[in-house]
Amino acid sequence: MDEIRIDNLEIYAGHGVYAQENAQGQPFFVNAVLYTDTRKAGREDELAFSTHYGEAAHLINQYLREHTFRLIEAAAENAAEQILLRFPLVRSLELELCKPRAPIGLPFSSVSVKISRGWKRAYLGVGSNMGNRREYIERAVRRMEENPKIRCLRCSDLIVTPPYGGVEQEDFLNGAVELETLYFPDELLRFLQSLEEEAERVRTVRWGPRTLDLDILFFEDFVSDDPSLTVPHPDLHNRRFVLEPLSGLCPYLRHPVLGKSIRQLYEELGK
Ligand code: A4P
Ligand code: MG
Repeated sequence: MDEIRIDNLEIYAGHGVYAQENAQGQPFFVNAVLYTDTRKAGREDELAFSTHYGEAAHLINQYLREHTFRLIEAAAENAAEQILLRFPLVRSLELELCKPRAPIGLPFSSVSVKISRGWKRAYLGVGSNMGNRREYIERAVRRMEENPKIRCLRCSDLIVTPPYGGVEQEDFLNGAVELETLYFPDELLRFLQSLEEEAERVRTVRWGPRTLDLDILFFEDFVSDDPSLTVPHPDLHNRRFVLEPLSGLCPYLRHPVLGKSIRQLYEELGK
């Protein structure tokens, strides 16, 4: 990906653990690398197709002057998020925040943190088999669309599916969602669980009836076997109610562990 770079932007701000640092302030330096596609702006010589480095620098300056954080970690985290929210053409960025006058009491030239953040693509499975199933799912999708840390959302058609997994219960309405998010995987899970709670979901029987079930199927190429968040979803290749809506959204997406496309997995399940 192409880069727009801002080097050694000097900002006088009040970040620090000590009250004196907050009150008096001191110089900070920011290095930012904005990853973006500059091809169209380069071909057309037109700023509207790119990200204005001046505006980005002023946003970082203004944000870090108007807010006070104890840690440079927090200052960097929040400034990076502001850039990603404000400039949609920036897919990801590196942001380094240096504090050359940190109160260390030893000779040094600077201390700094450097972080990489960006929009990540995720796929979700959505399901409901209690009450107004469509309304529960559509309300959850609206909540996702309203969340500034989620964008580019696409929802598959919703299909009626017989219950899978041996528990006798009503048919499900199922679908899949593609989105981009600034959340990390565990944060996305927590947000999805808050939507399940909003749908008054009660957990009684595992794999039992539910007003709303939101599962993370894929999160970029992230792989985790942690029981609290297993990604890719460990059983998705056996589930028609997952693969059918997914194959409408992303037939060529490759499962990072099984190495097969969604279309292949769906065809193999049919045999
Ligand atoms: N968890 C781990 N990995 C994930 C992940 N990738 N996404 C943990 C979401 N959660 C994940 O989930 C239990 C725990 O799984 C959570 O605390 C989370 O930390 P839960 O939603 O409380 O319980 P659950 O949904 O009953 O269990 P599970 O194992 O997630 O069930 P599934 O896989 O969601 O299956 N038949 C049809 N036709 N359609 C359906 O939608 N759904 C199920 C439930 C069964 N049969 C179905 C359908
Ligand atoms: Mg679940």
